[in-house]
Order: sequence, then C-alpha cells, then structure tokens
Amino acid sequence: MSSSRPLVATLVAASSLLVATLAHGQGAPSRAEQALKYRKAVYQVIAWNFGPMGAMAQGKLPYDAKEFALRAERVAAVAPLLAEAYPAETKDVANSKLKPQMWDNRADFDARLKDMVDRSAALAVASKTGDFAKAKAAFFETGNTCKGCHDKYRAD
Ligand code: ASC
Repeated sequence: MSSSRPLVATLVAASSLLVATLAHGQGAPSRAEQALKYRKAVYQVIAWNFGPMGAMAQGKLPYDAKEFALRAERVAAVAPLLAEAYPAETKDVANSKLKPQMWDNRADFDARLKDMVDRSAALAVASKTGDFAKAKAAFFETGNTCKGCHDKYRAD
C-alpha cells in the first residue's frame, strides 16, 4: 500500500489545483479585472462612435451634420471617464495592450488623456455648428490625440 501513497498525494494535489483553478475562473473578477473591463468598454463606446465620424470626415460616408454632432457629443461625454480607468492595481493585469512604460510616464500619459478630453469637447462644440470644414478639422485634431497616445503607450 505504501507504494500507492505518492500516487494518492499526486491526485490530491492535482485535484486541489483543479478546484483552485475553477474557483478562480468562476469567482468574482478582481478589482483590476473590473477596471480593465471598464476601460475597454469606454474605448469601445468611443471607437463605435468615432467610426462613422471618420468615414464622414474622409468622404466615405455623406456628411450628416446631426449624426456627426450626436456622435461627437457621445464621445465628449464618455472620454472623461478614462481618468478613472487606469488605477494602480491594473499595473500587472492580464489581457491589456498598455505598455508598462506608461507607469513611469504617468504625468505625460495623464496630460495626453486630458488633451484628448479637451479636444473631444471642442469637437462636440464644432460639430454643433453643422459646418463640415470645422467639424472635420476638430475631428482630425481629436484623432491625432488618440493616435499620439496609442503610438507611445499601446502595444501593436
Ligand atoms: C479611431 C480609432 C482609433 C483612432 C485612431 C485615430 O476611430 O478606433 O484608435 O480613431 O485611429 O488616428
């Protein structure tokens, strides 16, 4: 019987690991995981609304002033939520494209976020005029703040 003890011990260890893995997988998401989900949700709302605006700005869709202004307003409304979307506990969270160098450049990162928020607000104001040239210019200025930050802090 003593020869079966290592096997029993191995099985017990393996099943404990399995239980722990399942418990972790099914348990409530950590605060970091929740924050990452929140972050991605905000970017998803921005990207969803930015898409048709970009198509209009590039002449791929006809300019619809009302729709453009509505989408700009939505982006301006949610962009400030990103200030809360990078809490320190997300530093090592899995499934994030954030480059770790952000944590050593927090002031620069926050300034870029603020710039995006300010440009989005200006975009919403410009869009309300219904003047395509103004709306378009403000759109590209906002898009450049997105791109600048992505180039520096987003992997791939
Ligand atoms: C978008 C989107 C981005 C930005 C960026 C702007 O619509 O999803 O990440 O615009 O491409 O240059």
